[in-house]
Amino acid sequence: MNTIISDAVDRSTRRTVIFPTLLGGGLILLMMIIGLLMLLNQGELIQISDGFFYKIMTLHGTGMVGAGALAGAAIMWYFLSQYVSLNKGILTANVVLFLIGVVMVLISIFVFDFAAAWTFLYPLPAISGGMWGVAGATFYLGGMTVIGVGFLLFYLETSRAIIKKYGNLGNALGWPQIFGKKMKEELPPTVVASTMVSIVNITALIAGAAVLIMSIINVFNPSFTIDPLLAKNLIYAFGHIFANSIIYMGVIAVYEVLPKYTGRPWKAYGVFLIAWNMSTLFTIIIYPHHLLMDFAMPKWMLIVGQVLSYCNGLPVLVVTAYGALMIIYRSGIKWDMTSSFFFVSMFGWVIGVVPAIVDATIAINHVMHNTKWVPGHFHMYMGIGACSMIFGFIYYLLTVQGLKKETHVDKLSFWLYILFFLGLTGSFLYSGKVGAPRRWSQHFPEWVRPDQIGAAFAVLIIIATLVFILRLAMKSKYFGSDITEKRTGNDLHA
Ligand code: HEM
Ligand SMILES: [Cu+2]
Repeated sequence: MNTIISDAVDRSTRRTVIFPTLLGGGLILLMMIIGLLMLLNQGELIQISDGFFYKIMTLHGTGMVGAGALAGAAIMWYFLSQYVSLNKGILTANVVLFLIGVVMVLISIFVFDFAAAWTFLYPLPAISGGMWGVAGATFYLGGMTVIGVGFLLFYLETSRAIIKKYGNLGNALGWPQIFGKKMKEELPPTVVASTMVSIVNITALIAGAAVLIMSIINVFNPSFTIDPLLAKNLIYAFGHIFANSIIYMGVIAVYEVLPKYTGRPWKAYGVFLIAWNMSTLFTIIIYPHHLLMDFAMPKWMLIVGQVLSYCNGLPVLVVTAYGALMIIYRSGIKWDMTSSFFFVSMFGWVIGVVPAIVDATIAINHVMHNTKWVPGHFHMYMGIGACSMIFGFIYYLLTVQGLKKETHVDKLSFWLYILFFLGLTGSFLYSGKVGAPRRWSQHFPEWVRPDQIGAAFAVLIIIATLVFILRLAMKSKYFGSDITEKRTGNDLHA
């Protein structure tokens, strides 16, 4: 078999997604450096003030999820554009609003000392004990609102385009097929996943906008109060769904690209569709697993949160990991940076879900929830799952554009990244196991060693990530040119 990796995406779309991909990847790199600073401080290798720790913790949490979502949105836009007609102005509007929001968030943190974490838990933004004032809270909450509006436009546009082509969102989720109707045209997995993400994220962003705006009013007028438990519900509905959507957008690249490498199609068959429909519903309603310690929550909501958390990611995870294995098995696939990243992203997702499920169990949650066990599991599926999808997409873009230049440096960086990210998350899980709480700037002596080891791992992860980002940055000017026609470099012999 002798294949050339290509796709049906037009050149101007390819050019449009370069910037958000690069911006997302570049911000992830910067936020990793911030993460390293936090670990060095917890490991007593450097000393920063507690105030500064919470400022950069706020930045790291907010920045990572925002950057991952931007790059994920670029992936979704890129592949979805092959099936529906999207208005490029909306992607640009999202990027512009993102940048404005980022500047506002940076001002809130570094000029006005905002440090309430990405969770901006009501009424903390307004009652800071003198740490920051009205300006800090307003810039942060306002910046988040601006970023949210950009993403809301994005998902409204993808929904509009999907509805225009498929009639309604139910069709695009494969309902006719699930109920046994024969379809004229096959439903691409990309459309199914994009529909799911559009639905859950519109829900998330509306919940987020509601609580952000109420919090801003509360900052200016403290006599306007909201029920703190309602606020927490809205915040975690927003945060849980939005953060999870990064993987659901990234996996679109896996569905699109692995078939190109193996010459086997990835079809949206019945079980696949059912799994995505289940995840559409469950992703929205399981966020109460973040409130298992809130005894004032109705008990049934917590039980639903626990039980459905088990069912949530699992169906899509299983059909995806199984599908990937089936597509690869004995296909003679060529392992390059792209295919390796996409394959390993499945692995990161699978292993990251295991400690997450452990934590979603009420009895265990009461012991583990406020420990570093929690950052341990989400760093696993964010770092090895979601980020691998983003880096794989970077190498994929270089490949389709005929710019593939893989060297030993890339291969070495790949292995460094995966192995040391596993190590880093292992160090977090270990800290959790020995009882180190999360979000503490100072650690007791018995918790310090894993922090130091984690910091050493982080240095290598950062170097590797720098290689991936530089690859795209240095070639980005070639995108949109007709270099593709002249390409010879990416023939795959299998
Ligand atoms: C070199 C890589 C990274 C390092 C060294 C790092 C380090 C850290 C540290 C030390 C914390 C605070 C843990 C604590 O509670 O004590 C943290 C929190 C966090 N990290 Fe990372 N991280 C890295 C990569 C990532 C990635 C790739 C993501 C997501 C895409 C991410 C998202 C988060 C989030 C959401 C938090 C929670 C912040 C909070 O509790 O408010 N991190 N990270
Ligand atoms: Cu969650």
